[in-house]
Amino acid sequence: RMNWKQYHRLEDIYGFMDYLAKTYPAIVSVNTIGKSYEGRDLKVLRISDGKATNKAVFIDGGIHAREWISPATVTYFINQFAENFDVESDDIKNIDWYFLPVVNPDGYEFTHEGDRLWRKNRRIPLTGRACSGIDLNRNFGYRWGGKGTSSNPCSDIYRGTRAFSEPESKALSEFITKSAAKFSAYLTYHSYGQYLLYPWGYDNVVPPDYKDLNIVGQRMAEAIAGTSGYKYQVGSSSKLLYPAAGGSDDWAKAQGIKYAYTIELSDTGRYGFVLPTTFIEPVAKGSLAGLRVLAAQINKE
Ligand code: 0X9
Ligand code: ZN
Repeated sequence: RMNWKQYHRLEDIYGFMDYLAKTYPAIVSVNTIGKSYEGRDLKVLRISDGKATNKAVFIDGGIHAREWISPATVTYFINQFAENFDVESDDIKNIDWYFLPVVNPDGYEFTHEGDRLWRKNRRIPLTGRACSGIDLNRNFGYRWGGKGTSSNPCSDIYRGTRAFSEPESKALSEFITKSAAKFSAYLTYHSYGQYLLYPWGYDNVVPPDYKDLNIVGQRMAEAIAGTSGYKYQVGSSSKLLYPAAGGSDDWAKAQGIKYAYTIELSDTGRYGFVLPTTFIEPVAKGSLAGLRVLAAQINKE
């Protein structure tokens, strides 16, 4: 059923997650952490052997609807860890993994049925006339409303009427803050551009420990290039991309999660969001090599 030779509909992704929980109940569990605006489940899959000494890592994908390589990559990680847990490295086994592969299920389904290049969620305005959708990556509650955001509902970077106005961003943030786990890392997969971005995104400033994030990011980039040949640039997102406030990475960092990264997957623009399916396996394999570097680092701390 599941494979990484095509992009899958939400139903297939959720079916795959439920299948893994059923097949590997000792290590895999699936929880619905909330509902999207249109009422779809927001499903988190946890992989853990339950050791009390484990660290914790949160990984999400699909914040932006059209970035299909992101859920494909996150499900590839899930498959690798769940299917091969017993032979995985201690670096992997000593972490409680939490995956939310599709943060924006309404938008994701809309890109399959309506507009392939839709980015935002699918909230419909009360006033009927205005445009639909809030950019979930401008809706998080750290420095909400700042640079690189819009108050225009028709903009692709519309921030919404207040921080966490959207059920998707709210559910994600509440899951993290209410979790008993203390997360060492927050990774959010996007496309495209081949960038490993650390905070801050809201403005051209960096956190006190940015050197740690930079060095680990550089090592991740080396692993990705060594495995897949894809070259990633590493830096703060405001500097390398543009300032944009209300992002999930900044919010996670502000919660005290040390290794907060936005990873902009392939390519660098030839195909952009409409990345051919032949890229899925090499992109995901490279990303997994990068993730192993991060896992090793977290286990050292
Ligand atoms: O603009 C975004 O939300 C991200 N790029 S994308 O092309 N996938 O839309 C970058 C977000 C970087 N992080 C912050 N600005 N906080
Ligand atoms: Zn994105």
